[in-house]
Amino acid sequence: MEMTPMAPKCGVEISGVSLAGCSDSEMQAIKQAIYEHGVAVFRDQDFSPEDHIAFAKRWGGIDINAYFPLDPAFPEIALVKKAPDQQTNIGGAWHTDHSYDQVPAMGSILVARVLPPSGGDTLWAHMGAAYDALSDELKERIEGLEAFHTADHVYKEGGIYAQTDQGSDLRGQDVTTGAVHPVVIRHPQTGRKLLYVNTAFTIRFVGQTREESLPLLMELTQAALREDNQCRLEWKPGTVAIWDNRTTWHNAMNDYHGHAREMHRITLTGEPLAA
Ligand SMILES: O=C(O)CCC(=O)C(=O)O
Ligand SMILES: [Fe+2]
Repeated sequence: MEMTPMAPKCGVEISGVSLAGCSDSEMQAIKQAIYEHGVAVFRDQDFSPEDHIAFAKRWGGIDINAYFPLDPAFPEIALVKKAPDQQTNIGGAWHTDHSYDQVPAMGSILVARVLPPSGGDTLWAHMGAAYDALSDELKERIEGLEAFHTADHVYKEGGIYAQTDQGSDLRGQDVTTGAVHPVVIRHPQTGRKLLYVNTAFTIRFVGQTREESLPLLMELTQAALREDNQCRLEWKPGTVAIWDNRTTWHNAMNDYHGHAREMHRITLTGEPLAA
């Protein structure tokens, strides 16, 4: 197994391993690499839906996403898709999956099934690198702060997605979510300090209104999205990406209008987060 960084501070490409048939020690090394680098990319994988589910179960538990359509044959698999006539994609803004859950998903395993002729890249940003690069003054201001996360304004009836052409495919429009997490968490496995707010689901700091929270949220967002915290993946047939939702944010480029893109996602169960 060989590991090559995708960018100086985020992402690693892992070659020389078949995800469907990896050994326990390879699995352990893959997990550790993802905890550290935030996302790992595997090329030329022969990875059926059955392999996808078996690998996720080997890693730990599977969380079923409440909103995206599920594969009718494999309900553990969420379909992240955009049809040629749709304008809106899923995940087309910086976010981390499931931070609106009190026990947020550890990560996701995304498999390319249908790709546009070009475009549709995915970007990740490393929140450990983001935290490290904050000024001492900013680090002090967020020390001990907690934030409230919810998906209600995004996925609920009348929310952002319901108003788009993805709305008719959306499940769970009656689901209510809300969770409180520290603004700076320790990675449960590596212990590294990570900035844990995101633009999609973090709506305010605890003890503050949305209006009071916005200036600091925007300052943190700007700091988090420094170019040098990021990496970019150009998908190819057979590409699989596995990311850590605590360590990273991600953003799916929506630059392939008129073409289909379909990805299979399994969401991995996580654990409660602490400062
Ligand atoms: O389609 C992608 O590249 C990622 C979409 C996304 O945000 C997700 O699957 O969580
Ligand atoms: Fe996502």
